[in-house]
Amino acid sequence: MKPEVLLMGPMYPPTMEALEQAFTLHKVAQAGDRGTFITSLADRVTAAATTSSRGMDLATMTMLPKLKLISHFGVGVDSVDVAAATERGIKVTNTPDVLTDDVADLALGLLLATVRRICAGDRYVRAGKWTAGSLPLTDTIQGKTLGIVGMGRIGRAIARRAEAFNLKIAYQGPNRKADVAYRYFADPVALAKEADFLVAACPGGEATRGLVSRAVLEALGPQGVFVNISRGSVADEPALVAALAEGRLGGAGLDVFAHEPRVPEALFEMDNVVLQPHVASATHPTRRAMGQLVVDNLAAFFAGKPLLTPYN
Ligand code: 8YV
Repeated sequence: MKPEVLLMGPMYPPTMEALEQAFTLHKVAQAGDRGTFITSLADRVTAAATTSSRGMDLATMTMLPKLKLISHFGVGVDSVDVAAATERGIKVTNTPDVLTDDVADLALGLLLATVRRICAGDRYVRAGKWTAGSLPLTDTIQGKTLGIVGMGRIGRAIARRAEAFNLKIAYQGPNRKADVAYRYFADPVALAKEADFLVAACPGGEATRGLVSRAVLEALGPQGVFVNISRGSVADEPALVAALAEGRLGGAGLDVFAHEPRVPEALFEMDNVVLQPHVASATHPTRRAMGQLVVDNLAAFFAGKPLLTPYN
């Protein structure tokens, strides 16, 4: 008999296959009534697998009194009520490290694409407009200062890449990092004043909600560019859209939004904005590695072995 796992929502297809092979999956997505389905598994299910869009809230944990593990596909666990899980003795695992490089790559891609208007240039050529004249010149990233909000694994990987692009680096976070030589600012507004470009690379959740505030965007200024590969909740989205619309912010490269998959339509017409549908980790090798961690954490749990990537 294979161990039973509650699957909160669909995952990357190869991960689904690996999960199907190792476990008996109970798929919430295929259930008629979600509540009735989950409650019917209450005396059997000890482990669940979930994604950032499905998460795991307290109400669902309450329906599953035997739950002991939540294996989360993704490094950011802001959609899982980790405090409630910890209180109930439920372990949460995530997928760190394996996605760091792809996410950092997209951050630099968004910065370059926004500052150098790569997508606008592409649209210009495709529309046959080049024959009528050249595009206006753009700003450069050379010699500018990149402010990084969150100097964790991903922030550090962005900083390494930024150094290769001749950017100066400063950062903000809850604590100065003893092993990081870049300039530290405790205050995000102070960082934004110093920076030409700002990238959010911190975790989502209540601790960082609205951290990139109207005041931060104001400090970044009309030539400044904001890049977000963390969570939409980290920025004050209405303030961001207003700053861009009114020319108080120079541009934005955004992979994440407050209410995905909904994106403020005001952004669609802006050539100084580059938009992506939350794809920073969405490469086959990385998604495979993330899925493997989801499977391996579940397998370790059922084998009574230490979890590979415990979060709490
Ligand atoms: C995924 C992510 O899109 O890891 C994260 O925190 O945001 C992404 O890698 C998402 O988690 C998939 O559930």
